[in-house]
Formats: sequence, structure tokens, C-alpha cells
Amino acid sequence: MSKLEDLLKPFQVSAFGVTNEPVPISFSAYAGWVKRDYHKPLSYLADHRLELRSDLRQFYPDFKQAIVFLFSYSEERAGLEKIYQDQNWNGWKIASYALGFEDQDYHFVLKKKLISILDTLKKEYSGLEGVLTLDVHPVLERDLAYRSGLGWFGKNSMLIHQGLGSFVMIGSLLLNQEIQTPTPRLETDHCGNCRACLDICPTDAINEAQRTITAEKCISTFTIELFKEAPVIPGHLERGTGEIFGCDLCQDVCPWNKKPLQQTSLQGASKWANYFLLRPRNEVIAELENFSQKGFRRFFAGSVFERLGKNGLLKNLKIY
Ligand code: B12
Ligand code: SF4
Ligand code: SF4
Repeated sequence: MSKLEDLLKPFQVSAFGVTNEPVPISFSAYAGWVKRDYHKPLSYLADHRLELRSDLRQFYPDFKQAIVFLFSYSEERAGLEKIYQDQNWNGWKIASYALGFEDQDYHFVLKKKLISILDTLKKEYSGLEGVLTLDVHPVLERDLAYRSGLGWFGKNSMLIHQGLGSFVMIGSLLLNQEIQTPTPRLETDHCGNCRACLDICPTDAINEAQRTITAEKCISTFTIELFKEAPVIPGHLERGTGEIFGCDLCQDVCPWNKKPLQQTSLQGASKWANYFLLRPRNEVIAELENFSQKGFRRFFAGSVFERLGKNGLLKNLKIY
């Protein structure tokens, strides 16, 4: 076991990889995607931060090495399946990442974890400094994970790890020193002739040739990102299958997720899954409508639903 593996043991990281390469292999694929307007309405992907994504040194000038982590949430996906088979299930669905990570927003839980890992590493390597990246930073994280040998880009554009599948979140530490020999190889494509994700996507959001999606068509965009704007429900969402927060459909059907889901140990459903999915829809809606804005924030504090706000969440609940 390497020294790094040893140091990471207490943090329950599902997998990690290492790269010294600051430049994404797929930057031109990303820039082309934006040029074709596939990012719309997510304007933050096309402003001055576009260029920042072309090289990790634009974001962190002292960059020498990245340690990239995968955090699996297969357990939560497996727990949800039990709910979807329950006779009291109300037909709504929630993306499983929203229910993982101790019922809290993964940004808080994983950020804390990454900071603790960095602190541990700093104690071991003198002069070590670094920054974390987690979703909101101007870094192409799937590419970073790809460069670290952690997986390939599936046709649904998810980073897929051979053992863990795609129900994983990505986070990283960018360091000013090399502390471990980089992971030696890039993962090859294991999608083959499969088209399951393309066939299931209800809104035809997946672009097979580019292994990307059209953000505007993706259910995830409307139900997670557009909470204040977009009061009018886009017509294509009527083709959804009950998703009220995010969408797991193109991962649910992926054969690479079968084994990780079967192997996971069930811990019981999350608090939010019970709250939203195992009660009559009108009861949930009435309860939310009765919340003051402040009361809503207090009730959902620290969860992914807090960011949506009362109106954003109600907008989603009224799609179907
Ligand atoms: C914007 C965004 C979204 C947008 C757009 C998604 C998209 N596919 O672009 C929306 C809101 C729709 C979204 C949805 C989801 N997201 Co999101 N999202 C992001 C974010 C912030 C930026 C992604 C981005 O830059 N997109 C632009 C496209 C062009 O880039 P890309 O998706 O990385 O695609 C690359 C490949 O396709 C590659 N490529 C294509 N062809 C080829 C060919 C070759 C040869 C090579 C080398 C490369 C290559 O090039 C592209 C550019 O790098 C990242 C976090 C981050 N900072 O990276 C999270 C992130 C991608 N999201 C994540 C998650 C979990 C989701 C959802 C599953 C949530 C849910 N359940 O609802 C869905 C999945 C939808 C889907 N099928 O992609 C995870 C993905 C983890 C993983 N295993 O891949 C990330 C990494 C967040 C994280 N820190 O974990 N998301
Ligand atoms: S997350 Fe849902 S809507 Fe978005 S590409 Fe996948 S299946 Fe389609
Ligand atoms: S469902 Fe099939 S085509 Fe889509 S990402 Fe998974 S293996 Fe690739």
C-alpha cells in the first residue's frame, strides 16, 4: 500500500487517482459544445470562466499534481429502488445523489472531507499547499478524473468507473507538489454497442457522437438549476417520468451500474425520500405551501432542497 493510500484510509474515499497533467484532453470538445449553444441556459459555462477551464494553472497557478477522488452514492440509489417498489410510493422521483451524504447537500459534506484530507496531507509533506475543486469551481472535473485514470466518458456523458459505475461524485485537491507517482494509464471506452441511455432519455437530451447532452433538454437543468427563473414549464418535461429533483434515468439503465448496485449494503431510506415520496402528493404540496420563506429555509437547512427555495421546489412538484 502506498503512503497516500494509507493516509486516505480514514476518509472512506471510494476511489482515487493522480495526474500531473494540467490541461484537459477534451477542452476543445467543451468549447465546441458551448459554441453550438448546447450549454444554454447555463450561462456560467460560457462566460470568462470558459477560458479558466482550459488549464488548471489558470485556477491554481502553483499546480503540480491533482489527487482526484470518487465518492460513491450507489447505496442511496439502491435504497430508492426499495421506495419505488413500495405500495405507498407516490410516483415522484428524486436524483439519488440528493439523498446521499447524510441527507445533506454533498457540497457541504464532501467539502469538509476534502479539507480534512488536505490538512492530513499537509502534516505529512512539508511545504505542501493546495486548493479543492468540487462541482462549482471552473474545472472540467470529468476530464480531470479521466486524466487520473478513474474512468471513461460514457455516451450519457457520465464519468464511469469500471468497478463503481457512474453513481459517483467527483472532487479533487490541486497541490503545489508531487506527492505520488501519477496513475499510469487512461481508461478505455467500455460502452461498446450499448445504447441504453440514449433509448431511455425521455427528452432526447443525449448527443451520441459528442458524448455530451443538450443542457436545455435535460430534466436535471430545469429541476435543479433553474429555480428562480423559468416559471413556465418547458413542454418537453411532460415526457419526464416523475422527476422532481434531478434525473437518474440515463444512469439507471447503464449496465456498468448493475453490479455496484447489487453489491451495496442497504442502510434504509433517507429522511428526504420518506418525506417526499411516501406521502400523498397533495399532502406534501399543501405542507410546503404553508411554510413561510423563513420556515422553509429552516426546515430544509443544509439539504439540497434549501437552494431551490420554496417557490423553486413547488414549481418542480407541479410539473406532473
Ligand atoms: C453543468 C453541469 C451539469 C449540467 C450539464 C451536464 C453536462 N453533461 O454537461 C446539468 C444541469 C444538465 C447537469 C446534470 C447532471 N449532473 Co452535473 N455538472 C455540471 C458541471 C458543473 C459542469 C459540467 C460541464 O462542464 N459540462 C460541459 C460538458 C461539455 O462537459 P462534460 O459533461 O464534462 O463532458 C465531457 C465529455 O463529454 C468529453 N468528451 C466528449 N467526447 C469525447 C471524446 C473524447 C475522445 C474525449 C477524450 C472526451 C470527450 O468532453 C466533455 C468536456 O470535458 C459538473 C462539475 C464540473 N465542475 O465539472 C457537474 C457534474 C458533471 N455533474 C454531475 C452529476 C452527478 C450530474 C447528474 C447525474 C445529477 C442528476 N442526477 O440529476 C446529472 C447528469 C446529466 C448528464 N447525463 O450529464 C457530476 C458527474 C459525476 C460523473 N460520474 O460524471 C459532476 C462532475 C459534479 C461532481 N463534482 O461530481 N450537470
Ligand atoms: S439526466 Fe435524464 S433528461 Fe438528462 S440526459 Fe440523462 S436521462 Fe436525459
Ligand atoms: S448506458 Fe450503455 S451507452 Fe450509455 S453510458 Fe452506459 S454503457 Fe455507455
